[in-house]
Amino acid sequence: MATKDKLVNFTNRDLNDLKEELLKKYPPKVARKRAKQFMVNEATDGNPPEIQANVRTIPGIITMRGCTYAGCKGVILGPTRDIVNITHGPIGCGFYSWLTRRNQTKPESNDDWNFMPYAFSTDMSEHDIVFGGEKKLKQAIREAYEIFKPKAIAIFATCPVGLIGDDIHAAAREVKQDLNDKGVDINIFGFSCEGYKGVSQSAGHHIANNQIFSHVVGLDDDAKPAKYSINMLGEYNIGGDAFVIEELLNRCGIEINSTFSGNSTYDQFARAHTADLNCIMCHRSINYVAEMMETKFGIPWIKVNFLGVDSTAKSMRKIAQYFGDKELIEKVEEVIAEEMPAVEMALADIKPRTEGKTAMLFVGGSRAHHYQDLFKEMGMRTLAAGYEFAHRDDYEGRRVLGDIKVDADSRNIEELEVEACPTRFKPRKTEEEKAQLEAEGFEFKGYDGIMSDMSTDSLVIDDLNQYEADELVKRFRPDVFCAGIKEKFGIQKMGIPMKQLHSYDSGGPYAGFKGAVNFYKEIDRLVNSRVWSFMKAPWEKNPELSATFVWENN
Ligand code: CFM
Repeated sequence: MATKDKLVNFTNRDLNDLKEELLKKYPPKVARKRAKQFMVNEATDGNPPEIQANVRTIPGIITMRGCTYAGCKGVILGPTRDIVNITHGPIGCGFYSWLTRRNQTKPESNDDWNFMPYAFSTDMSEHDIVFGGEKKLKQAIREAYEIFKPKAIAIFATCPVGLIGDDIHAAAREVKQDLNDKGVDINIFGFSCEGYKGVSQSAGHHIANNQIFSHVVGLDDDAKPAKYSINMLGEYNIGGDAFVIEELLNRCGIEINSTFSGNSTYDQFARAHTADLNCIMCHRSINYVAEMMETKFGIPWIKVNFLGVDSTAKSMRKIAQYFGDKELIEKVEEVIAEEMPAVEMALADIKPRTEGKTAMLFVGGSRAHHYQDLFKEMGMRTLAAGYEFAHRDDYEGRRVLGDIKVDADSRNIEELEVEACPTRFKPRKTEEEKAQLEAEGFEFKGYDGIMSDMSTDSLVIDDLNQYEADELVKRFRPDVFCAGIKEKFGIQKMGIPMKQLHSYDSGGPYAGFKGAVNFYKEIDRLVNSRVWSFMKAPWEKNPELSATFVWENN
């Protein structure tokens, strides 16, 4: 094992050698595939290297990814408090997608619906798999209606449902029709988000968003948006992030009309088309919704990031610049100025201890990028980063969108055909106004991806697996490793502090200025605690047996 010193001063040659060495363990076919997903971030002519992403994980590899159902039910619909989300499947699917990433919600009053403390499931058993589960599903929908009288019920298909062919959409239509005929105003719709439907969670986001777009967005035309009204897309209120962002923007006079989908409600989705700007936090999970809203209703979109102080201030200024009112622009500056002293104080305290430390980030489809800003502010260096399931545009920027090959797995996920709404399409800015803003340096629809923000002597790795994660930790000994619960204990057993960036462990919020201060303190505590160096597994103290993996060469 190389020493820490050596690997702090590594060259790109060392990184390429390491890549070769790690890939040698694989059978040649697997190595060839991984070689396209395991990149040294060497830019040629200013362009990051092409990376392969959004392709199937090779069976046998212990991936960090989750399933399509997790992306649909857990990620997109899970944080909505007033839709009853029924999982049609075995009990584990419902249970393990229930609040595990700590998405929070704040009902407006005691009478407000909040179904998030419940996990609804049809609890499929062998009997249902053999004889079909539609009857049970219809019963479950009726029961949920009888007990809770919600305004909407969503049904999620799991793997066995797809395998046995239960028609969840027919069940939803039938019960909805029946209840509507009895005078009940209820919306019921299904999601064909079987776990295996796509190569990762990403397919589930798409299925969820398509259905919300077709069944809910635009249903409420009576909403009266405020003067500065935006939608926040791709912000899921993990650890209360969305609360911090909302408070910050409200103080400036900017109203969040609808959030997809942190702290969200059915009514928010229904009135989403009335806002004047869409701001995208997590590009991966939702950029296509912004595109569809622009085409159908004329709402432009911009990329924002509220993780990191500089990015937060930049995002606030961008929103103000879009609306263009002097009063708003000044108010935003005032709020930023109010927040900065606390940030500067925290940084003055922690930075002497965090400066020069190193991090690795392997998270979903956007956080591995956004959180690097916070580490930069602490003077920390990102040695390696990557996404579990992002697409090439999240790595290389939207400029590669036209070059992405559509494979059979992507074709499996429906692309909605959207046109301008004949009655409600209203461009929020004229072409001249847009051109004027762009001339001032304002960027619509822009996202440059993770690679161009990372140093050219770092590693960018798609769909990192357990073997590679272990090796990276052994070679580089980073001061902190950021990923999820599946990685947490393996990494900690190697004596490296591990921070969950999905659920934030028990911490957060980390968004905005206040969140940044929380994050600085948490990371300072982790990277400077000596407890990790005391960690020794029993077999490290008394090695009795040793073994290596054997890969079958084909
Ligand atoms: Fe977007 Fe997310 Fe993420 Fe994501 Fe996720 Fe998540 Fe994530 Mo876990 S929507 S891509 S599917 S920012 S649940 S809130 S933390 S993997 S990086």
